[in-house]
Amino acid sequence: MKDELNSIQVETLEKIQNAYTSKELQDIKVAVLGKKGSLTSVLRGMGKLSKEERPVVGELANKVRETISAEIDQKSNVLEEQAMEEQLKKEAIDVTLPGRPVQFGGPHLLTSIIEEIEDLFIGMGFEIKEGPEVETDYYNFEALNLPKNHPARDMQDTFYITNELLLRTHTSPVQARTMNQYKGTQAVKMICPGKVYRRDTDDATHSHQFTQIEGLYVDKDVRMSDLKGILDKFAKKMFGQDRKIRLRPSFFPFTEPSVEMDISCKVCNGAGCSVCKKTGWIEILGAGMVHPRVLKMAGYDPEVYTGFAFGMGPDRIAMLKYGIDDIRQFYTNDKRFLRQYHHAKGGIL
Ligand code: FA5
Repeated sequence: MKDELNSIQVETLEKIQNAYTSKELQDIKVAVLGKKGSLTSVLRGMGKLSKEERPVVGELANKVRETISAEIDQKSNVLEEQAMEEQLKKEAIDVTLPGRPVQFGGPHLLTSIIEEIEDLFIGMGFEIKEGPEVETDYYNFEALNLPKNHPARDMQDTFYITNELLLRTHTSPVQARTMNQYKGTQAVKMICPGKVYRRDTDDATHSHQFTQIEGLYVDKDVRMSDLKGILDKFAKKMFGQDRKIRLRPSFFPFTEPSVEMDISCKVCNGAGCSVCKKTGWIEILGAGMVHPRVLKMAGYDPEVYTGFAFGMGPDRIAMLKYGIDDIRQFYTNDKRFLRQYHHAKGGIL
């Protein structure tokens, strides 16, 4: 039995030395010291030994167990340390490597222009309103004095969704919505920026989707001269003090009288060039005094209230201000183009 114990020790120590993983080590432990292990079964046979032999073999068996246990513990420590070192090596971070460059974003030029215009009008006491891009026929046309089959509807080629639903062709429905909300109980002084849609053929100055900013001021004594004063202030703040404006008679079914506003050409300073088509002027918005019928439909008494409205295209304003010759540049998302204007309103280059 002593020989058996000795050979268990020798063989087990050799196996421990050759073990490379904690799992192998665990298997050895179970195979030798476990309930059905080789050492355990030898010990079970001790009952058959004589009284004299029993303590001697018992002592030897204990020593073998202790030696094997100690060896397993030590090897286990070594393996754990090795595993830790390997993991650290794998996860090593070289803090001296240069960082990966992060690209800064910035506001789109149209966003910057719209915010700049908003700031100007907020400074003149206007509040900002919003309206839906999917609009009803009623608010887009009828509430603006454009009944069904009115020929002036052709001025704005429309994307219809159903007979009664469409993609709004201008931001003017927000006038009607806002007045309808107050129903003649209070004055309104608001602007509304947003996207609009028309079945226009895309070219250098037309896009089927573009932006507009609507303005509306309704109160008890609003006059055409107020409209002129506010638009003049806007044009000078936006394009520079030396710029002139002119109002030309025009037609919109929702305003009477109606005008279009031109601004003196920045390129030729009014002398005439290819940008202003030799006229010295460039059109930037439509405007007028709110038609009495529009006021009435929204619950405002036209005998008591008067108002003006205007609608401008920030796309065209941005083109004018920054000398951009094609509106499609705003919508093709070429970062090389967009990045040039990240500074436009406090953005980051
Ligand atoms: C209107 O849309 C009127 N609702 C404006 C208005 C509001 C008049 C309130 C009176 C009172 P118009 O269709 O002219 O008007 O468009 C206004 C501006 O939108 C134009 O001056 C132009 O700057 C811009 N615009 C019009 N069509 C396009 C287009 N396809 N692409 C880019 N900008 C456009």
